[in-house]
Amino acid sequence: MPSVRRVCHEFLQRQELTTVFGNPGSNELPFLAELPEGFRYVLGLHEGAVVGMADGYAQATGRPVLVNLHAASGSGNAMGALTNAVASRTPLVVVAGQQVRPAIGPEANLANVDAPSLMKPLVGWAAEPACAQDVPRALAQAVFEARLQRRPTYLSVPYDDWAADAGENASAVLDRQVQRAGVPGADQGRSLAEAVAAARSPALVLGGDIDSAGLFDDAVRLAERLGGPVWAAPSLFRLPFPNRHPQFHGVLPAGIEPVSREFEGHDLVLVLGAPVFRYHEYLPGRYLPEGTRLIQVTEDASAAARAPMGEALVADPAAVIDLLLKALDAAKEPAGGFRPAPAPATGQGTRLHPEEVFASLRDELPGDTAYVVESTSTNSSWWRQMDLRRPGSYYFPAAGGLGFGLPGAVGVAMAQPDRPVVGVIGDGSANYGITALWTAARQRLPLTVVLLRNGTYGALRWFSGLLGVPDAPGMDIPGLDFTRIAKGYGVHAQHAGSVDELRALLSRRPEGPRLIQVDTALTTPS
Ligand code: TZD
Ligand code: CA
Repeated sequence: MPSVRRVCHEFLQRQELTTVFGNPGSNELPFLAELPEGFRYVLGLHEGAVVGMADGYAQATGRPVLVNLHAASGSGNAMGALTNAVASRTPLVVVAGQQVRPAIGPEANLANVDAPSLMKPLVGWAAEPACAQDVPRALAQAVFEARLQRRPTYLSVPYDDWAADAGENASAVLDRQVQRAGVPGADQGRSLAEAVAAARSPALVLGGDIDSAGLFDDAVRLAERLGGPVWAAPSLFRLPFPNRHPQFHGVLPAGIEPVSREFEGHDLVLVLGAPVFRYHEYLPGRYLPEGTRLIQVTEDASAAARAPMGEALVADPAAVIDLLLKALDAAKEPAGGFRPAPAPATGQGTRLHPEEVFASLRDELPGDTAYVVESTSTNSSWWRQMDLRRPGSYYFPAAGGLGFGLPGAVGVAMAQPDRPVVGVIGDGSANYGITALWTAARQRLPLTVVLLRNGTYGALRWFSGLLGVPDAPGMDIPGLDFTRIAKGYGVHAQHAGSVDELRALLSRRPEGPRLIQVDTALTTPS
């Protein structure tokens, strides 16, 4: 009989989960032993960075990814990063090492007491198998649950299980395939198509799931068929639509009242691939204007169930776009060409305006560059200057948990070696995932990190005004030199003191990872 380890390794190979992001401890070593040819272990130096890298990698490949963490302490370190993976619906399969079975009850050191409860309710499914022989089946469930729910899952495995005999039924799991289809029924499809066709002034709201599902170009076709405005859903984590397209009206503001105001005059709002809605600032009001009907189409049953208003159809947005394209008349008159960006605002002295930085990225880097952004006070500058027309061009921490940006950029760069990848990272944000620089250096990734140094938590300054608490402490972060920090991790680093210097550096293609630091003027997110 094969060992539990042997069956599990083979299952992971068959499911193509052979890239493992991890940070190991003693409990995990028996799982990592005898890894077959073809497995790649990507070492991260902190679990937040491990999960951020895996998240970027899984999002950019569109596939579930295995994460290996150390017991309770490593899992705890990963939790902030998991909040982002939950919101972006990234199928991460987290396997953590547990003490040997007889040592869990007495709480020996490194026992992960009640491991599944530790991670609930964050993950979609968590378990510790009741016996060693159930480990292969439970691992398969972790993979399938992550794929079906599109949510991270968590499996805690006592380390004495890996060498145990798998038992005669264990290999049955090797041949399993679990799939899902989400095509609406004929009546559901017909009534949706009728509602959309009959709308006098339809508006489209697209969520990050549209880009995750590879529907960026399909969304453009649908929008051009409908002819109305297109917004991205609030708290955007991936761009679902070209941001300078004539029909694009930007990212919806993340408050009840301002969203409702935007919908004024539209009899139908069709929301595809987004929760309704991930508001942020509490700006109360009516959810919808009088006379506006909202229909949400999402694969995420929980997002449909918890929405406070509107109708919902739990279905695959791809199938729904398809059926709407077939049901609707040919494209309306195009609304004009792509809108050019305005001249960038200028900074003061040696401090560049963020718009100058972003205009430089737009002009100097190829049009298919993928950007992983974690810079919070520069949000409106970003959308004013950037021109993103390709799928997979933009990633942002989905739950707002800082520490995704740098590691996420490393994961995206690993997933797409032929595509230029740039991390746009604030001097505050960088510190939460800084150790990912080491992995970027070890993997020799041609990754560019543009580090925006304004010396402060800019977005929090803005928030302190909004909340009427201008005297809150802990806002400034002077004295950080990221060129020296990056060099310490083995990453080539330079400081750009002017727009010309920045443009000159960006115009050179990197061979390995590089960090470019610029001093920037303080701006507000909106
Ligand atoms: N900790 C974590 C893990 N996530 C957070 N979102 C915060 C703290 C709070 N926070 C924000 O929401 S924005 C922000 C913090 C600390 C400032 C980020 O600073 P930055 O960007 O330098 O990256 P800006 O452009 O200066 O705001
Ligand atoms: Ca900052």
